[in-house]
Parts: sequence; structure tokens; C-alpha cells
Amino acid sequence: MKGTVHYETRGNIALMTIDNPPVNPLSSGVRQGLHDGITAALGDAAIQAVVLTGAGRAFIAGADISEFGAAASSGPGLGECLTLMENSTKPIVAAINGTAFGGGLEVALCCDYRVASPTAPVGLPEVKLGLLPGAGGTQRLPRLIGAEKALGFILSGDPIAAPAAKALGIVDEVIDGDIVAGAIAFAEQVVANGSATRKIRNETAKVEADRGNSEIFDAARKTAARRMRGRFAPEMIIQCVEAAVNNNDFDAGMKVEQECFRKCMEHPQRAALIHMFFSEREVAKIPDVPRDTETKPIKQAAVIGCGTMGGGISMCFANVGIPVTILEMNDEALERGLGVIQRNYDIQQQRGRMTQAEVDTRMSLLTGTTDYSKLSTADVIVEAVYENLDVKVETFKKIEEVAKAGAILASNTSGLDVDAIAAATTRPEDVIGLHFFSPANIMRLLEVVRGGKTSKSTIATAMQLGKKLNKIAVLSGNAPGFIGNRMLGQYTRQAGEIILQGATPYQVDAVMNKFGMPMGPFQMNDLVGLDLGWRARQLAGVKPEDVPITARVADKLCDKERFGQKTARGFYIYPEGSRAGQPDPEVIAIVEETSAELGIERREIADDEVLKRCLYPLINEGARILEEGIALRPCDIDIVYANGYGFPEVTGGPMFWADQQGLDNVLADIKRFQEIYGGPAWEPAPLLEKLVAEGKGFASLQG
Ligand code: 3H9
Repeated sequence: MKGTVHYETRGNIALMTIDNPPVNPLSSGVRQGLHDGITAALGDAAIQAVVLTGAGRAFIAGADISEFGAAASSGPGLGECLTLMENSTKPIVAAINGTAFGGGLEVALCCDYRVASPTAPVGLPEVKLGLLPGAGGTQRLPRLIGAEKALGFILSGDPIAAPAAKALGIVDEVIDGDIVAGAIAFAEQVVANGSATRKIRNETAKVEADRGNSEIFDAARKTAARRMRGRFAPEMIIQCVEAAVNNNDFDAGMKVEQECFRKCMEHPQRAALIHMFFSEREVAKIPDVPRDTETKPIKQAAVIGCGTMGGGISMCFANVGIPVTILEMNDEALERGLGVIQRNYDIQQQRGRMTQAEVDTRMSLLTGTTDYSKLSTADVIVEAVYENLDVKVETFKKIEEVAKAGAILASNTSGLDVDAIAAATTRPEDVIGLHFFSPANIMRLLEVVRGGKTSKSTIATAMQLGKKLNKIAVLSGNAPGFIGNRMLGQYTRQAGEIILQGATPYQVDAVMNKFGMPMGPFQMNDLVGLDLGWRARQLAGVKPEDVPITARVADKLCDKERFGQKTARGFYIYPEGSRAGQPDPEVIAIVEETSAELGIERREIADDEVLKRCLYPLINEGARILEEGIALRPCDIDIVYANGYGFPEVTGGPMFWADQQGLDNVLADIKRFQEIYGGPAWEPAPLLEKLVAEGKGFASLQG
């Protein structure tokens, strides 16, 4: 059995301490301990009240989600423990010492009183896992704070600190100092006042006041549709809170909650989101770079280049209080770049996301320079110059001259050879790729690219820095395009082919939007700018007949100065100031004309084929990336795609989703498309064939 609960007595108070490191989830041993402890306290005539707390940094992090989907776990069920607590004739005080999430907060809601440390976060994050609070949270919280506030709290899933929880009515007292001593004193006072118990299930005033007020639920449904499009759990949550409000009978409401919880548990979104949760933690683990690998302190940073990427990266450092020196070629470029950063912060301040003081503090952490020698004190130098190997190599030669010994020398490349960059220096062990995604201050993904000679300490420091910058850092091997852009190449190439064969860009984007991608491939092209590839081809002197056929339409659009959103015209037309593109018949005409020039006969392509043709080559490439050891595990790819490319989290990422489709089905379709279309994209990856032959999925490679 995992976890335990320590039981001790302090005078007439029983103190129960949940101990299941690191965050005290409600594993089997904890449930057994809760049951045994409460039973002991009830059976001991000398005990008049109970204090329940957690060891370490958490009160209780919630149900043990690693037990979900596992064989039935031993020990009493959580419901059984909560019934025992709720029927207790002796008052129970929850001493919320730290994180009280999900089932953890629901345990506290079964206690008669709740006191908390000022910094303890309190929340019901189940919705983020595709679940709902299934231990009475949807029934007790509306009784405690009213349906509207309860819905807001449960649907957002976001935690609040104890003082805010007190203001909301969830917590009775915030106790500074020793929380256990404070909770015992609180319990002694309750005993001195007559040992009153206080069961939330018996509180009816708030739900009665909300009864018949359908507006609360209409508003919640509207918000959920807007903020959580395509998610299953929010509607289940709303139905549970409706049941709490519309039922006089608490137990009838609990039955609705149990039924809705069961539906969520069985829904594929739940498995996918829990896969995402564990994957997010797994990617931090690098088999040959143990947790205790020495890391270097990062107290000062430098960024070379103050364009879109350099500016965003500088903001990442300033946002977490790390001073950063920004180097540009000349004062004009520097002024322009710093001006953009200032405007970005001002917008956040105007939207109420930051105070003026915070804006000022962050700006004060940024120092501009045009002098390389000013980078000599930085612990990390991030190069964010133009994406061209020669330019980067030249930049690294200059960095080498000024960087202090042991500084991390990072390149923000999106796919160039990190070893070639490292070879420009005499210290390749300090060189690493840090691929930020645009906008760098917003996107959570950071691809950390390990070169052949990168030291373990540099890797460990870069991964730790990613966490410090509030990113999810994923380690990639050094191969063209790394993990994300290499797979993306397959996806965009297919999309380019499909439109030449008969689909419109608008159909392809609509299919991907329906799948859950915030942007389809052509919407993405318009955002990034069609001119990037076009200009690069012009610079390289590529002849028109040598332009890849999948880039021909985009190049024709560029010839007409349709560069995408930046010129308000690309694959779409963008009415003034709008980012929502409208289809344009002229584009369809260009696509049709290009098909005709290439002798490609156009036909109707079903949405299902569009989806499979866009995603299966991406998954096939993912299998190759695994085979080559570029990604450590399938979950690393899933995290890259969900956090860097908008792959819907509710599918669990491309590799998890492929398993859900059945890898044999995926392979059969790849082979079918190979027969029809041929080409390297449809050459099945040997790993995919091997897994199918063995009857396994990508999950079997997780280790
Ligand atoms: C629920 O409660 C359902 C109920 O309503 C109904 C029941 C009937 N279970 O994140 P960290 C592991 S649903 C199992 O790195 P931090 C985690 O995997 C649950 N394991 O630390 C990691 O393992 P490892 C609702 C868990 O300090 C280690 O603990 N609750 C759980 O950055 C450390 O985690 C939630 O959704 C768990 N519940 O953040 C809370 N939680 O070291 C989910 C964590 O092997 N948890 N682990 O990689 C969190 O949000 C964060 O983990 C927390 C700590 C804020 C608690």
C-alpha cells in the first residue's frame, strides 16, 4: 500500500498527518490510514477533536491519478473514508499546510473546519484532467459558497491562495506561523465552545437561494463553450452543480456526481489529459543526466538580437527577475527592439495582467548594448540572430571571445546543426540549442538541443533554466529540424500536395480546426509569413522549375505581394485590423491554375482523407525520430506537439493519438497511401512496422 497517515494524540486532540511524498496524493495507504485514524479517534473517549494535516509541502494533492486505469487498488474507497469523517460526532479541523487540490480539498470540505497557511494553494483542478471533483466537491462547494462562485472555481481549475480562499468562504482561518500548533489551538477552542460539528451537506441556504436561477448555468455554458471548446468535462460539471442546486436531497446530488464522474473517467479525453500530465513531468527526466547532475547558477543573461525572437526571449528572463543584456548591431535596431518590448508590456498592463510597477521592474532588468564585451559577465548567452548557419557561426566566434569561462552558450536555432555552431568555439561542451517558440514570452515549449559534445552539466542547467523561465523543456537530439520542425515538414508538405490534388486550403484548415488545432497549415503559413521561404529561394537563386511543387502556390501568392497577415492578404484576406481570414476565390483560381500547370487532375478529397494525410506522415516521422534517438520517448514528442504546435491536448499528442487509432490501422492507411501516392513520406518507418508486428503501441516504449 502506498502512503500512510501518522496518528498521535496531543492532549484531547488527535493529530493525523498524511505522509505520501512528495505531494501526499490519496493512495491506498493514505485512505487506509484516514479510515483507521478516524475510527481510532472516534473510539477513544479521551479524544474530543481531530486535526488533519499533511507532511511536507502539500496537504493532499488529490486522488492518486497513477491509480486510475490500474487494477482495482486495495484499501477503503475515498467515499467510505469521507462518509466516516462526515458522520463523525467529534469535530475535525483540516490544517491545510500546503497544496490542497482536487480530492484533497474535497477531504477538507468533509471536515467541520478549515484553517490554512497563508501560502497554501487551494484548488479543484480536475477539469484540466478531463474530470470533475468526484468526491462530493460539486455538491459541497455550492452549499458553501453558492453555485455561481463554485462553478467559476471548478470550471477554471485554477488554484487560489489561502487568503483568497478565505475571502471566498472556503477557508475559515488563515494562520501565520506553525499551522499545526495553530490548528490544535483552533480545535481546542472549538472543544471549549462545546465541540460543535458543522457539516456542509446540511447547509442549504445558498443552494436554495440559487434554485430556479437558470441564468447562472446559461452563463457557465457560454463560458465553457468559449474557453473549453470540444471538452467533455465542463458540461458534466455544470450538470452536477445544477443537481446540487435543484435537489433538496444531498444524496441524490451525489448520485448525479458519481454518474457524471464515471462518464468522465470512461471518456478518452480523460486518459489523454492524464497522459499529458504525467508526460509533462516525464520529459524532465533524462536517463543519462541524473537529477543530481551539477548545474550552474544563472543570475545574469545576455541575448544577441532584439528582433521578434530575441525580444521575446529577453522578456522571458526579465519576467522571472533575471537581468539581461541585449546586444544589437546598432543603436537604431536596439531602440526599435526595446520599444517593441516596452509596448508588449504596456499592452499587458492595459489588459490588467500586470501593474505599472511590474512593467517598470521588468524594463529595468533590460540593458541594451552594441558592444560584445558587455556580455562578459553573463551566465548564459542566447544567440537569436538570423536563421542562417554562416551568420550563427560568425556570431559564436564573437561570443567565444568575450564569454566568461563556463558560461552556457546557447543558440536559438529552429533546426540548424548545433554541432556545426559548437565547432566555431573551443568549448563545445558549453554549447547547446535553446529553441524558443514564437512568441517566446508566451509559448510554453522550449526544445533543448544537445550537441555531440554538450556536457551533462550544460544539459541539466538548460533544463533547469527552462523550468525557471516557466517553460516545458524537452530534450532533442541534434538533427535537422529537431523534433518539432522535422515532423512539421511532413505535415505542411502533405497539405501542399492535397490542395494541388483537389482540396482547397480552406477545406484543409477547416478539417484541422475541427480536429482541434487552433490553426490549420495555411492559416499558420499566413501568420508566419509566406515570404520567408520565397525570399530564401530567391536569395539562393532557385529556378522556378526547381521550386518544390508544394511551395508553388505560396510563391505565386508572394509574386502578388500576398505575404500573409502582414500584408492583410495571403491564403486568406484579412479585413482591416482582423486576424480572422476570409476565403478568397482568387486563391482558389491560383491553386487550380497550378494544378493544371503541373498536369495534376483535381478531384474531391474527403475530410477523412485530408486528416489522415496530414497527420499520418507526421506520426511516421515521429517513429523515425524515436528510432534515431532524437526524441527520448513518445511522450517527449507529444509534449512538443501539444505545447509548440497547438496539437489538441485532449488527444494526448500525436503519438498517444496514434495508439488510440490502433497502430495497425495507421500503418494500413500509410501503406494504402504509399500505393496511391508513393514518395518518402509514405515509406513506413521500420519502428512502426515492428510495433505493429509485435502487436504493441508507442506506449510500450515509454519505459
Ligand atoms: C482527483 O482528485 C479526483 C477527485 O476529485 C475524485 C476522486 C474520487 N497523483 O508536479 P510535481 C506526482 S484528480 C499521483 O513535479 P510540483 C507527480 O507525477 C487529482 N501522483 O511537483 C510527480 O511524480 P514524479 C486532482 C501525483 O511541486 C510528483 O508527484 N489533483 C499527483 O511542481 C511531484 O509532482 C491534481 O490534478 C497525483 N494527484 O507540483 C493535482 N500529483 O516525481 C495534480 C502529483 O515521479 N498535481 N503527482 O515525476 C499537481 O498539480 C502538482 O503535481 C502539484 C505539485 C501542484 C501537486
